[in-house]
Amino acid sequence: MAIIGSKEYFKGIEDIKFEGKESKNPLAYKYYSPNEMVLGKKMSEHLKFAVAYWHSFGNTGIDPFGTKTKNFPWNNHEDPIQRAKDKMDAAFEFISKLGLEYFCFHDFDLIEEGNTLFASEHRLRSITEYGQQKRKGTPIKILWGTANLFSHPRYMNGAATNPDFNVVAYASAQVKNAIDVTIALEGENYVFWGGREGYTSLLNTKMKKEIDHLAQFLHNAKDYARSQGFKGHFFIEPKPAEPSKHQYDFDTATVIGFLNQYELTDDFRINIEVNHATLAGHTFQHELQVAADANMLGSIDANRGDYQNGWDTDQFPTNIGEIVEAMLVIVQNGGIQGGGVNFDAKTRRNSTDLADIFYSHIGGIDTFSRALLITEKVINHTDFLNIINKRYSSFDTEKGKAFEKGTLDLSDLHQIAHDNGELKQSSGKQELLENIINDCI
Ligand code: XUL
Ligand code: CO
Repeated sequence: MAIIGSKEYFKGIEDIKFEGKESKNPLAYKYYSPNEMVLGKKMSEHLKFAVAYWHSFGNTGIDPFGTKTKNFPWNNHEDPIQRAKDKMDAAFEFISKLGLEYFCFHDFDLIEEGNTLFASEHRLRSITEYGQQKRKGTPIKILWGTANLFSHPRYMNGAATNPDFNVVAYASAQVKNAIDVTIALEGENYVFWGGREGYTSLLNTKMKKEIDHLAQFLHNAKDYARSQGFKGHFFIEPKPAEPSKHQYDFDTATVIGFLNQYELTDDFRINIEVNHATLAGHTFQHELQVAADANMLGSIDANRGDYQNGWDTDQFPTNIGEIVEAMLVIVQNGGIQGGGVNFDAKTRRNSTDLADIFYSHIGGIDTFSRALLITEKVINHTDFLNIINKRYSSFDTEKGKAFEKGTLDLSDLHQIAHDNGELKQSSGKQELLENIINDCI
């Protein structure tokens, strides 16, 4: 049942139901059937989908060349507190009509920032109380909360990595408040994305000092949250650039090195965003694999980039092939730890109907669900895994195992090479594997 506030915003759109792949209804799921068992778990357990508050209810279509194109009906009240409540009514209506349980937010997506820290805190308290009421009797939960430490001009030189200690203190206050809101709304995780944590020119930057400060900042945030009883994970969301020219959390491998260096690996995991991976010159799958291999795969910001544009376009995921390859990594590595699949994606500037927000989410949800079903087929009903395992089977031999254990030295290997003589070629079979996946689609 949809939860509708005093006003229904998405009139004419009923609860979105699973109707199966033959359905012609654009407002139905063709593949997402939350209770269906796939690979030993419910679909909804594999895929904890979350709605991104900022893109879905705050993205008005502004771009560097033009003003807003989307006149959301929840954005009109002159009182900022009432405006925030209207937005939350719209959010709860939307999420429940989609049949989802999670959303993600920045502090000042929930309510606009006030003129002073004091005013902002008052506003945040009002909307948090409203959120607590709205959640009662609904399954709606917070996948993660975060603080916006990149929009306000005070952060133009960074937040945690700002050369001015007093800005670092302000950012800390904002994180403290955002953690409080996350806990009050029973948020399951907390995210750090460092859009301004980087530099434009080394000429004015002490890089080591800034990165040390970032680590201290994260330790403080984590210690505070734990002292307040927060049990969830903290996620770092890597991105190589934009808005900073060079961001410190460049990619997953860089962040894992940082977390190890500063002893943050017990509490922090990685939140991987598709379009951030591609901006770093990687594939989404690559980033997932790097995180999974380090036991650090925490959550996903699902979206896609544009094949021609070199910036963060945050489009909804629709590329089945790409998401199947991603699901293969996720499923083979035991899933994601604590997090879920947050649609950090926005409808295009000229997609101005309220129904477009539904179409985009339905498309993204069905893309992931379909990819999960295809992954099950690839794993259970094809030769896919055998082909890969065979590729490495020489390490299952006595000598291969000894090498892995470290009991063969360089001279032993030299002798083995002599004994073997010239070796047979062994095909990588990439095209065959690609065909197997396509056959399952
Ligand atoms: C920006 C981005 C953020 C984070 C949360 O590129 O992805 O929205 O997900 O701050
Ligand atoms: Co993101």
